[in-house]
Formats: sequence, C-alpha cells, structure tokens
Amino acid sequence: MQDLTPDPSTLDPEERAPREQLLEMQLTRLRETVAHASHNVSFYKRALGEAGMQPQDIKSLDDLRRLPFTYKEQLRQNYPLGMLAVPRSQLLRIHASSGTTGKPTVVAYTRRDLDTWSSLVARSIRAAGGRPGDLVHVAYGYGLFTGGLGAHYGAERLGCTVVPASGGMTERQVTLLRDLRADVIMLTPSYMLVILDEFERLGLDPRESHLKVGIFGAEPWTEEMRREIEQRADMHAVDIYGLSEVMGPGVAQECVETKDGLTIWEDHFLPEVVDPVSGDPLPDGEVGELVLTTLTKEAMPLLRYRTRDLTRLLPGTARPMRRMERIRGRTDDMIILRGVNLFPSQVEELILGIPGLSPHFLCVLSRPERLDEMTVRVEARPESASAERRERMRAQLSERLKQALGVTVEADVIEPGLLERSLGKAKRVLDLRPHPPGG
Ligand code: DLL
Repeated sequence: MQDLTPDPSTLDPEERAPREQLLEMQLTRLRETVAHASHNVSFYKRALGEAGMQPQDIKSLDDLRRLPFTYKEQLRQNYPLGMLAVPRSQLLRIHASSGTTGKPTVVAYTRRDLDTWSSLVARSIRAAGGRPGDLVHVAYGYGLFTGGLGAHYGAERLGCTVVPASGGMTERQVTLLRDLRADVIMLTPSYMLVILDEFERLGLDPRESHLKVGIFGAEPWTEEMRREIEQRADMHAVDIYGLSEVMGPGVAQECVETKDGLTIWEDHFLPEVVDPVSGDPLPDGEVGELVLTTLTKEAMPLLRYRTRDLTRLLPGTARPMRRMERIRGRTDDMIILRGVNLFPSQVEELILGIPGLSPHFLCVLSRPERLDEMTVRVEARPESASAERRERMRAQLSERLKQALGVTVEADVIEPGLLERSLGKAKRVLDLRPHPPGG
C-alpha cells in the first residue's frame, strides 16, 4: 500500500496549531456559542436560566461542565425548526437524521455552516490520504442523510473529481470504479463488503482496482473489518465519524499515517466523555458517552449534546488535537442478554477471527420461554460453505462467543448470500422478543 502521509505544509493552520493556541480559540468560541444560543434559541435561554448560567459566566473551559446537557429527545420536542438560532430565510440547506422510529430530527445549515462543513470534510479526506486531483467515488446515500452530500461538497472543496454514485445498483458501482479509475471511495463499511463481493461475483479482483483508500463511517466497525477490507482490496481503510445533529460526516477523522483512532476537529467541536448513567464527566482515557459542543455553528448551535456513542478520549498523535477511539457502539444498540452487556461489534470481531466465516451477520434476539436468547446468524464464505465445514465453524464460533462474552449464545452458520445486504447502515440486530426492553 502507498504511503499517503500528507505533506505538513498542505494542512490547515488549525490542524497544526499548538495546544495552548487551540485552547484559547476554544474558549473564545465557546463564549460566542453560549451567547448566540442563549440570545437566539428560547430552549437554551430557558435551560441556561434554570442552570443559573449567563454567557459571561464562562471564564474557562472547565465551566463547560456547568452547562446543561442537550438530549436527542429535546431536539424531537422542538421539531421541526424550534432550535434555530437564525431566521429560517437564512438557511441554505436542511437535512434530517436517520431516526428509524417516530419523527426524524431536522437539522439546518446557514451559508457559513455549509462552508465550515465542506472545509472539514476536505480536511478529513486529506487526512485520510486523498489529494486534490483524485477521483472520489461517493457511495454514501444522497438525500436527507448527511453522508452523500457531506462527502460530496468536501471532496469538491479539496479539489477532487467527484462521482456522486449514491448507494445501490452495485454492479454499476463496480463498473464506474473500474472505468473511471477511482482513487478514493467513501461509503459505509458494510456496503463496501457488498461491493467487494460483487467484484468477485463478476470474476474481478478488487486488488487490481485503482483505489488507494476507503473512508468508512456512519456505523460501527472493527479492526478485524479493517484488515479484511485492506487485504481484499489492497488499499488503506480509515474511519470517519459524524452525526447529523452536530453537522454530518467530518466531526472526526482517522489519519492514514497512524490509523490509531479518530482526530476530533477540536477547533469546531469541544468533546467530553461522561458516565452514560450519572452524566458525570470522566477523565481522558476512560470509556463513556461522547458529548459534543459545537463551537462555530450558526443555524443550530448545540451545547453538550449527548451523542449516545461510546468511546474514550486519547491524546493527539498525528495532529496536536485529541483523538477518540473508534466507536464501540451506541448506548441504545447495547444488547443486554441475561444480564450481560454486549455490542454487535464484539460479535464482528469474533466472527472475523474464524477464517471461513464472512463478515455478513445478524444477532437475532428471542424469548422462547422466560429467558432471552441470542443466535448469531452468519454466512460462510463461498469456499467454506459445505455442510460439514459449516457445522465445524458453528461449534467453534459458539465456543468463542461463550468464552468472550461469558454467556451462552447460539451460532448458526448459513450458506452465502442468505442475509439481506444493506446499501447504507447495516442492521445487525433483529429483536423478536415480545416486549423488548424500553419498547
Ligand atoms: O451517519 C453521518 C456520517 C455519514 C458519518 C457518513 C460518517 C460517514 P447520522 O445518520 O445522524 O449521521 O448517524 C449518526 O452514526 O451517532 C454513530 O452512532 C454512528 N456513526 C457515525 N459514524 C460512525 C463511525 C451519520 N465512524 C450516528 N463509527 C452516530 C461508528 C458511527 N459509528
């Protein structure tokens, strides 16, 4: 694989700024954001009043923890545009979050917000190893989802040639990738697997494509999955993070030269990690829920937004800004099986440790009697699909699941191609229990 480390002279000045300078900039921007939110969003005026806080009370970055949290539920209560800090006529774009239940969460952008977003995605693509002049194939969905358009404008901003493929029509994706000789591909890791399978189905070797790097996000994935994609496609695989409420993709990006977690673009977002239950701030290095405060957003500033994503903060390496470890899962995706907490990403790790198993899997939860049960349904790879081989892998996987998770989990190794493929975010859990907790 090529060395794609960017030339330091091409980085944004903020990306290289010493920490003291960054902290000063964060404090100034935090004060401006709190003032902007409290003057222009009645929700924040009230919330800050109840917390006994005035914008001028922000004297240091430590005062952040005196601000109230913002929860997704509150954004829903203010549907559609109750959190706006500018008149509607100043909006240039509206997106909506991928909420699968109930009303979506609507998010909005001014001209300056779109400009910031494009420049942060451009920065992210460069950190991933993309360069001006590269051909970028965007297979994140276009539309209300922030993935497609977010990646698109960022790639254009960097000076790349963009192919707005969106998701779906997988055979055509392969044709375009080969014929246009894409250098960079941006899509969910689970859809990348579908595209790799399609190369193979067509008798083509993905290692012979021109791709040098894939920028994967919008759903949890693992180191094992990175290895799988890098080996099958002979390209770098790096992680991009974001969420619609806060902006979209480009809140944090993994640097290709280190591949050690995601650098948070701290000049625009102030991160904290808190205990998901008590809300108490945790020191850097401890795992908890990521909380983000926007520092430059005009249309919808957010104070201490509870992302529900679990990670930990780490010191900077490739850049002075702090990193976060790859997201393990969301508090609301956590499976509680007979008292044991687990995430689909742990299951993915174990599956990919067994050579004949494919990364296509689903955790099926049921309650045949009084106790909850989980079956991990996973496809065998085509070359390992004989009944005998599948039975051996089934026994091996259920043994490893039991050892790693400390609870008995059934495994079911099925023939290739039986599970539904996703064109965007993969569904990893099928809950067939009569009354799922919280449901
Ligand atoms: O998924 C934005 C995005 C698009 C990010 C393309 C990266 C690439 P939402 O649909 O609002 O926005 O979903 C946000 O997706 O809170 C995480 O739970 C999850 N997520 C996003 N990126 C990652 C990642 C977009 N790299 C929610 N790893 C977030 C794990 C991720 N989970």
